[in-house]
Amino acid sequence: MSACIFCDISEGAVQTQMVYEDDRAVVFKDRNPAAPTHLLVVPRKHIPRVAESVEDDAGLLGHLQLVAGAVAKREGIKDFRLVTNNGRGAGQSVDHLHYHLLAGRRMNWPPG
Ligand code: DGP
Repeated sequence: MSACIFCDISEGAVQTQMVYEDDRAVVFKDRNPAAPTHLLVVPRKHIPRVAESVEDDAGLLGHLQLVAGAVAKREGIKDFRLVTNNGRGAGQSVDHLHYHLLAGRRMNWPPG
């Protein structure tokens, strides 16, 4: 076990409802779903938040979006929201970069 729950999930030390895995990313169900479909798209690399990513992460960041699109397509999801919270004031509670993939209900804009 490490200090980071998403590192533990990525490494298989903590079990969760995994939806997709590859060498750079994992996708699993959020334990507190905010929509009928609520997945977390997470890099295996520990980056605390998007603002702490660096130039070398550019390929990984793009990969996460490709993975989100591919998983949504595989799940038959056409409309979805992909969002990341950067910092406590923006709603971030887990300090390991992740994108929320939300679908299955009407999404409001602007988000609260
Ligand atoms: P955020 O607040 O943007 O940092 O989102 C963190 C999300 O992670 C939140 O919606 C709840 C979810 N979460 C936290 N801990 C766990 C866990 O141990 N397992 C799963 N599946 N989800 C978790």
